[in-house]
Amino acid sequence: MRRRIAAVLGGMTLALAVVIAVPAPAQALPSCPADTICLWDGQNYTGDKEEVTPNTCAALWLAFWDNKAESAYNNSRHDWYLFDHWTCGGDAYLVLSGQAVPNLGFMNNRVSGVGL
Ligand SMILES: [Ca+2]
Repeated sequence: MRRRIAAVLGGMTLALAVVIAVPAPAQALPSCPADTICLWDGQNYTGDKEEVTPNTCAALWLAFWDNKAESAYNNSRHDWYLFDHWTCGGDAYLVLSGQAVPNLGFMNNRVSGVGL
């Protein structure tokens, strides 16, 4: 019994040491200019990148970026919606100021407009 307790304590000590030795890496924000929403063709900020200067409604087909985005980073001071229609209607995905979204989920390859 004493040996088992010692073994359990030893295991716990080892687990604690591993937790202390490997802190969670800080999540680095993707590269994106100020006052801009950046969109990536792939998830986790991979593939082609489009830098959108948001206004009332930016239609992405003008930049040949219709239905491509799968990740986004809002490096502006305002919250913006990603819409599935280029006139900024239909389904919408809110990206808060300063928020990075590695996977747009239900909006993957559906974003056609960025706006309010
Ligand atoms: Ca895509």
